[in-house]
Amino acid sequence: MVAMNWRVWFVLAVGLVATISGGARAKDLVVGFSQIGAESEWRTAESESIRGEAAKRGVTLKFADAQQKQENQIRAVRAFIAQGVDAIIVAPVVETGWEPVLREAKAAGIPVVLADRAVDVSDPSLYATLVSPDVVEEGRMAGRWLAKRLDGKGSIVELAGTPGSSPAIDRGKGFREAIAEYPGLKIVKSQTGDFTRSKGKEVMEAFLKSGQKIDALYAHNDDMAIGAIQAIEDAGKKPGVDIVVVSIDAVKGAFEAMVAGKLNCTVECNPLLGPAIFDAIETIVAGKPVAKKISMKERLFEQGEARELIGNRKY
Ligand code: GZL
Repeated sequence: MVAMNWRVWFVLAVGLVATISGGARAKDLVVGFSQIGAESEWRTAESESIRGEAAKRGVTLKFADAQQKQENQIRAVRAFIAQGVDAIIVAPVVETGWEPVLREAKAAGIPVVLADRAVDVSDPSLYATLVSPDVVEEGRMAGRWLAKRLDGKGSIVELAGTPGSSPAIDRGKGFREAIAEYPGLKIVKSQTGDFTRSKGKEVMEAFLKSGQKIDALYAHNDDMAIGAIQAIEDAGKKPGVDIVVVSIDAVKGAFEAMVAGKLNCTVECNPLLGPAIFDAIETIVAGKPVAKKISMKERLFEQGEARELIGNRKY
């Protein structure tokens, strides 16, 4: 009898502490997620990671696909505020234009977690944390690898990401930092492929038709590189041989292209952000402090190791 009472009292005490500490359990949370779209394999993997982690934790996730339009993202965030969600996740398609709606979220007392891309705001308190890889370093890693592969000299064309997006800005910056040490390396053409295969193919076709000598392609993501590889083959050249190809993300498609000898190197940018994002949200709603930037580990993969690694890739 006494043992039974002791257990009852213990459970009641735990429940009381949890209530007083305001520790909202994951299963009670309602979270709005404004996702950019489904422009790349990477983006799809990120969406699956966030949806899967929400389901695992019993979080009610309201998912809004913006079809790559910022106005759709802002509309979705306003709707989440009106619905009084507990937290909002935003993968901001571009860095600017976020202050007004983030101020509305702050005024409503709703924390905002940024996923994989940064915003440019005058007041950093407008978002709780950014869960993202170090995209400047990704650009540096690609630049350092290519400089070594080209022995410090050659003409490079660049397929850049979405104009005004933090990965496009930062991967461009990091790559240029790395190749600045090699006067023999030149970026002879640069144009956005908007992170998509179709646009990457289209822009690479134009680069090839221009008659410009091309020794290498640097693509800000694998999807644009895969589209460009198609264009290189259509032009009767061997991707990965006649034109060295380096890109970023390390998605399954990149490993398949490396196994086929058409892509030479990809820098990992982990899209499986779900666990880190929901850990941050649970910390925030429990009233505990969270780091302003939560980064993921990255590494670079080369063609020679792709065959042995492709089988255990998670995305
Ligand atoms: C990077 C992410 C980028 C990926 C692309 O953090 O924002 O967006 O590299 C995706 O594949 O479209």
